[in-house]
Amino acid sequence: MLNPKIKDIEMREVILVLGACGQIGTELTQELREIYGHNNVVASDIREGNDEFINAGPFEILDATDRDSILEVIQKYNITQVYLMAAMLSATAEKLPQKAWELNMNSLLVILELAREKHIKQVYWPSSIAVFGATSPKVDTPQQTVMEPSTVYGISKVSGEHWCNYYHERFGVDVRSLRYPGIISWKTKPGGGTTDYAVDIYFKAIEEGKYECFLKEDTKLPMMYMNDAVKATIQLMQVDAEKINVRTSYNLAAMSFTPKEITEEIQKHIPDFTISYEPDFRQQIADSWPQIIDDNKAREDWNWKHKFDLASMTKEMLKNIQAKMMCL
Ligand code: AKB
Repeated sequence: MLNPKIKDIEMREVILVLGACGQIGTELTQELREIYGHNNVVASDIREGNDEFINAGPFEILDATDRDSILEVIQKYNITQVYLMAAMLSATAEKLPQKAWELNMNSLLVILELAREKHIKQVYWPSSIAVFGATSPKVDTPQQTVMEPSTVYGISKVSGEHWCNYYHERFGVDVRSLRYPGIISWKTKPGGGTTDYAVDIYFKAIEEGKYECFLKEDTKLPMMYMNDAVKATIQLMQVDAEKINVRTSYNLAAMSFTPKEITEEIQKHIPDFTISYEPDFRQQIADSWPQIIDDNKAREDWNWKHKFDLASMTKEMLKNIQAKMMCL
């Protein structure tokens, strides 16, 4: 998928991915294994994922908040980099606010401390557009602006960003982060997010020819195809430290669309596809988020460029889901 320039030093990285069986973790781990070698990327999750994925390289069962077990794995494999992908997303977090806070914050603090103690050299931690709230500008939301999130997920992400910046400023920890928009993929489905509709809609279009959407037809949100998200993540981790001027988290963008617009794009391929709207509690979350993100800082600092727009992503999604169904 990617063709990054890999420097000799990077070839020596040994990577631990926490939350490797999740939506982004799965594809990130696969790509890291292609780049760094299968035995140099240790996948871990709180439970086992599919066999094919687990057998493709080292796998460890790990709770992302369990410092001692994580340290044991770091020492066992001589880990140099940790990608902390375990998190509870916005919609589930609203149902379990305390648990969301514990998972999202404690896991980050464990890894930042391990980096401060020099057990690892580099950390990746994902933030989200959920750091923004109703008082942030909705269109062309800048890198730095008012951030008053209304969800516990957003509160954990904005706090986490400041912890990352603090550990970098105070202890020199090399921690890097991106504010992901909604990520759209076909290999592993997301779970518990507000932007999940934009994945489900493709599966339902193929399986049933209809979809009931939990957001209103005109709810515009920033989104990105998985290939671009994985590319951005690895690119950020590979770039020289002096190019990184943001140690909270970088705005990252590719496209923005509404449920109506994605429906129209799917209908170009499946003309009989229909959608109905039954907004639920996730509407309020979506209404508090930006519509279009300004990611110029990422583009200037480390040359970020997205590849996929709504039309090209839709073609890929439908093609890959259809092929996947044929194999089942
Ligand atoms: C969610 O919907 O919770 C996530 C996100 C935007 O961070 N996909």
